[in-house]
Amino acid sequence: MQLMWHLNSLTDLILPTTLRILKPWFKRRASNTFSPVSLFTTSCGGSMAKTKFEYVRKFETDDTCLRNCWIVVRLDGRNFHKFAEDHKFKKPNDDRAIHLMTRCAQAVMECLEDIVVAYGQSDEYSFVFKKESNWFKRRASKFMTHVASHFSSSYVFYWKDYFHDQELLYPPGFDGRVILYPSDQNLRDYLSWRQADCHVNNLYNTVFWNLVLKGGLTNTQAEERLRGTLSSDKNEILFSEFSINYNNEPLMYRKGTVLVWTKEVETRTKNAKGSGEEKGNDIVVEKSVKKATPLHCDLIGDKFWEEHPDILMDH
Ligand SMILES: Nc1nc2c(ncn2[C@@H]2O[C@H](COP(=O)(O)OP(=O)(O)OP(=O)(O)O)[C@@H](O)[C@H]2O)c(=O)[nH]1
Ligand SMILES: [Mg+2]
Repeated sequence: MQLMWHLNSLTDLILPTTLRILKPWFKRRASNTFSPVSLFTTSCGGSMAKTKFEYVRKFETDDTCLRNCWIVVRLDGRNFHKFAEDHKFKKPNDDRAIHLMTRCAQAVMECLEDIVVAYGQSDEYSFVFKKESNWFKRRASKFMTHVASHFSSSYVFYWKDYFHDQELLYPPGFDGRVILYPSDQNLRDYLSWRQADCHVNNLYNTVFWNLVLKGGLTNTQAEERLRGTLSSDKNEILFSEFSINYNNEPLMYRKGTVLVWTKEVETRTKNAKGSGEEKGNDIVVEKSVKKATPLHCDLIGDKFWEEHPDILMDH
């Protein structure tokens, strides 16, 4: 009994101290789901301690992205048809919504690693990671979830900067997917596909909402009027009935938004320390910073790629 009491007191003394020493180690091992309890309850022949639960990790699937491929993460707003309606987005294009999407994409590019270019339109954004990226050991789920969560939280965070008079009524969500493209041509074709989609939808929406808002048609009548029409027919309706030359519509609506890296020189004033003549005085310091800059231009032809050779270059 006496011996038991001594043993218990000894354990009471030693255990908290040991735990305190091991705390940083536990933190580092947190991703391996170790806990202090498991360490003291199970050991593996004196080597690395393991629990009997450890085997469940084997159920995780390997989602490493194939090497030498461009990694594209595309996000798309969930149920934005309703979200746009509920938040009174202007039709067919709401500048506030477009600029907010771009602000979120800039936040993603500037906070996460290895993105070389991004492209967005409507409620979607695509992020292209460099071929050689080894971010999170190229695990697709890490890419997708980090991009989606950072974008979604930014959408809420920056909402009030763009929608001054419109309250955010409920949290928006974005789905994400990862697509791998083995060649530069595949990647260019992917971005061309998204930009062609932007053009087709924007032309349709521009005519549709002109027919409804200015032409007095109901949604169903406008849909019927446009059924089976070609691009040329839609251009003609816009021109003859609403005096709109589609080619003069803002590039941001017709082409979407490309985000490219540019270098900018930032200047700031700081108080000089040290022992020189300037000590104690304010000095101007220049710093070169990388910015994700929005462009509204054609991605399908060669011009953009000739002007931005660094995007497809090995990094
Ligand atoms: N009025 C308006 N609506 C927009 C704007 N941008 C996006 N939207 C809406 O967002 C929708 C995006 O299309 P989808 O992604 O196919 O539709 P969704 O409702 O988000 O459906 P899921 O993506 O399948 O959840 C458009 O059809 C529009 O209704 C905008 O600037 N103005
Ligand atoms: Mg959507």
